[in-house]
Amino acid sequence: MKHLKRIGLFVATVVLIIGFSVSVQAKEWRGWNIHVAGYPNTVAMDKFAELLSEKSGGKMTLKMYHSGTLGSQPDAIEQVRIGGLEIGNFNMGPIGPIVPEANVVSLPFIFKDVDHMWRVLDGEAGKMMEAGLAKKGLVTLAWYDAGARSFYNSKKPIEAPADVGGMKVRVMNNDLYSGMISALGGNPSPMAFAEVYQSLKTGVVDGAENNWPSYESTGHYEVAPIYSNSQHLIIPEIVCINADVWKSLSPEDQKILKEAAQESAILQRDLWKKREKASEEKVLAAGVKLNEIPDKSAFQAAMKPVYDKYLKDNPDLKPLVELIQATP
Ligand code: BDP
Repeated sequence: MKHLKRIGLFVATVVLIIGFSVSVQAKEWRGWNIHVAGYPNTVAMDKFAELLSEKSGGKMTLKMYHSGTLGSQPDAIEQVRIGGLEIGNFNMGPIGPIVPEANVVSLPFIFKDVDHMWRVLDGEAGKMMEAGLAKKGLVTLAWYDAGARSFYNSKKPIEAPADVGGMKVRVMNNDLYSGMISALGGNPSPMAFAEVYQSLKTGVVDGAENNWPSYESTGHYEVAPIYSNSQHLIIPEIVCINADVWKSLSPEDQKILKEAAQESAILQRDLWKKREKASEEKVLAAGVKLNEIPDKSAFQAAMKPVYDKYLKDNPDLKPLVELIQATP
């Protein structure tokens, strides 16, 4: 009887182990993306999924959930960190509060332009950010372009910092952005992306800020038709995977995964450039008033309290800020 019991236990254990490894092997990963069909990130993430299963012979598969159907961005970031979801394409804005090193990209005007941002990400500063992300459970697979963000509203062109005074402006969830609006004399209103259209329409907020493609794809231009080209934030976007899932993979599989993500990034950056132009043209044709701000120095100077606060909270990150500023 004892003997039989032991065999039973052995069989049960084997079944469990086989069952477990099968479920680990054949598990389809779930990927989060906030954007709608046709948006550069959506097309590129689908390409990533396609390349992944192709290159791994179906061993690694990813099912993408677009349009934020799996929840808000801050929630999804948390889910990928704890393993409720495996993969995500995130803006660095809502990741910043969790990863101080990576929050450096959310300092207004830290980058001279998008090319400068790429040089920084490709260098030592990029490595420091990726190390910070990994410590918090997010392994970087690739970087996507999100252009530059500018202010838009339904009231008036923003020509000088004082024009933001008294305006209620929606920002992403990150204290640096709230500090940025306060430093300009406005009232920051952190809010989920999905709520912004209605809030602009009903006057809960006067304005918001984003790049051309998101301004267009969300229809924000219909309800906030004055766009002032401040380009105050240039924030990259990450494609990342849960750190435990990453560690469970063989070096070969890690290589395949990274390659697939990097190839999708090449596509995304190309689509991005085209969409930026197309979106700008579309909204201007629809009647949006574009206000250029050739001299941004007053806006830059107004950001001093934002930098001071970041460095006061993270004194050890001063060299990182200086490294970025010194990167040609
Ligand atoms: C877009 C980003 C998206 C953000 C959104 C926002 O791609 O990840 O959620 O801005 O403003 O540009 O919330």
